[in-house]
Amino acid sequence: MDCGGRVLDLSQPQVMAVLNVTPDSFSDGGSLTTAGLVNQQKVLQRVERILAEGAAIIDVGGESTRPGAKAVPLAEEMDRVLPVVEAINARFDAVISVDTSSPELMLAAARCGAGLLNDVRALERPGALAAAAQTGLPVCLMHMQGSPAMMQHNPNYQNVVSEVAKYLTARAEACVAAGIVAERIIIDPGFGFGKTVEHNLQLLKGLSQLQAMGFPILVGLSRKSLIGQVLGREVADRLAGSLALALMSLMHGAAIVRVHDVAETVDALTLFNAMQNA
Ligand code: 9MG
Repeated sequence: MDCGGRVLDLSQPQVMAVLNVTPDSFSDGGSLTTAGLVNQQKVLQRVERILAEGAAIIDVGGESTRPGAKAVPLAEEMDRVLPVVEAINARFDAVISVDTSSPELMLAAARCGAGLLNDVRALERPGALAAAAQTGLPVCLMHMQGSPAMMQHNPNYQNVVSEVAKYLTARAEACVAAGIVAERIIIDPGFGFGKTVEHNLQLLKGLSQLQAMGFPILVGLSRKSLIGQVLGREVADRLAGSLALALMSLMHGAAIVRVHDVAETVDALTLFNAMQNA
């Protein structure tokens, strides 16, 4: 997949590393901000490490999308994300993904060297479809029921797998109608976004049904509350659960796993690939 001039090899599963540049991201393995501002030195050290560990994509996010998270003003999101994208692009040969729903940031990030647009709102914000199409970059369309502030209040589905598939199909069609080529679309069922534990488990079990849509599947399960609720573990103790879920998702057709613990996940992927090639 062409990601703004850098190639993402999807002939085998790949790791997307989480790089949150938000002041409230302590649970992601150490804040990358100092006194509320992004610390570029810490960011570049982290990027150097996760690339050496084998990440194929760095997902830069300036807005927290955790349940209950408050919206961040656009100017603040842009101030956090753009210098980071620019600095990574100047120093490393990596596919840089930008985790945003803001059309203005999509356009500006593309100019700074971003190679992929990761939108948890599946380009539903006014202007987002047109902006993404204008960049020519691949897009990741994620399913979410509700909004981050309210999504865990009362998630409700008759059949979570078919409803997520129906939504993602409609969003992919909207992308193609807006001028985004189908080969540049990635889909994501949105684990934890407006879903109960049971919904998440049903989605994971039925993940392979989404393969019928013909798009690469990205999943984000790393450290999520599903692990906490099934195993009774705090965020800091969710590595084993994250690796188990990453492997289950690969076995059900995931092409990209979005994770915090890159080195450990790359080991798991390498074993998965070895089995596939045996
Ligand atoms: C930003 N973000 C947080 N969780 C995510 C997930 O599961 N998928 C994608 N695409 N982005 C996510």
